[in-house]
Amino acid sequence: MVTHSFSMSRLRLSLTLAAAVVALSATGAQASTGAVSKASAAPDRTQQFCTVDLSHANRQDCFSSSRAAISHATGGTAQTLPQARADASKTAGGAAQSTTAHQSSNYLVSALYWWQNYQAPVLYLYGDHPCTTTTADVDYSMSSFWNLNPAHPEWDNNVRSFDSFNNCWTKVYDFTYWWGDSVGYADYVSNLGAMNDRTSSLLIS
Ligand SMILES: [Ca+2]
Ligand SMILES: [Ca+2]
Repeated sequence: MVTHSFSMSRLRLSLTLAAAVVALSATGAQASTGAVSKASAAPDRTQQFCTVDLSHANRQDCFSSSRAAISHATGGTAQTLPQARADASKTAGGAAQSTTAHQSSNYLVSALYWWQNYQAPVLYLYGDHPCTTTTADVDYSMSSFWNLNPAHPEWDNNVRSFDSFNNCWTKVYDFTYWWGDSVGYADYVSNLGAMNDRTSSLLIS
């Protein structure tokens, strides 16, 4: 059950996030050099580029490269994120602008990164439909990283940036089942700042 308010102005939220990113940038080299260490070890070399099928029991597959993972998550329609991003993308101002005819039943909807500035390891989340433009609904949800198949508890409290695709925006929560502090909905966040290494569940809309 999701009882959180979805009525917050997306424009206001975007401006708030932009201000937060500026503030983080102004704090200097610590974030940009990735000097801050993690409490837990990163996924090993075979788990750097993984996909999660949100429409089929959160099935997880891992690949040897980002290109192979993105190809899987997009049903072969893209091998890079710029190619994936060419699909419909919404803005704070309104409806999606569809620029390509999607030929697949797989839609990349969100990417979660272990490090700030979209640095791997990465989890590419995909499903069987693009998102509706409104964020008053929930297009996809992940209640915890233990609910991935197989489970990936190492990702709990280890996301530092995210990106969204196919008319989706992402909202991350501190606690499992969408409780506690949150960031989003947002199209992308290069550095979650105070929410770094805290994401335990998320919504996509
Ligand atoms: Ca957490
Ligand atoms: Ca939606």
